[in-house]
Amino acid sequence: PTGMPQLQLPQEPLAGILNKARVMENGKKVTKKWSTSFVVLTGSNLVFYKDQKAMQMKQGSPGGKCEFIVSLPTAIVELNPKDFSSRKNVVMISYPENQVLIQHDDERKIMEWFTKLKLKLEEVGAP
Ligand code: I3S
Repeated sequence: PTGMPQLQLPQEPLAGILNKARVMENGKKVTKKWSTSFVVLTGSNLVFYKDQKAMQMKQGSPGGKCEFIVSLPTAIVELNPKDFSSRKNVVMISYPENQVLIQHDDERKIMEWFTKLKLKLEEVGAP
């Protein structure tokens, strides 16, 4: 309907396919290798699945079939970090002993992720 104000509901979980590359794992710098993940922002976690099917097969336990989970209360995010990638639209997520880059060619998409991650970090009292 025209002229009707759209009610803005909180969009949680936020989920979608992103490019990701881990650059540090368990305290060790690792060779950067980009691949896609189905990423879900839910509760105070950011959960990486191989694809949407893997998320649906999680069998009740949160993140049962995930690749890895970022606990957001311990995380910081940075938009377009210097010296980590030549790609545009990158967000680096750092948490103890680990760093991962997420990227999307659509700037609006990555800005949505960055904005919502920032809001979530404030909400959960990240460092
Ligand atoms: O930091 P680097 O080495 O420039 O990162 C690139 C590599 O990970 C490269 O893999 P190979 O070294 O196997 O070719 C990736 O294909 C590139 O995408 C990486 O650079 P970007 O700037 O895309 O993060």
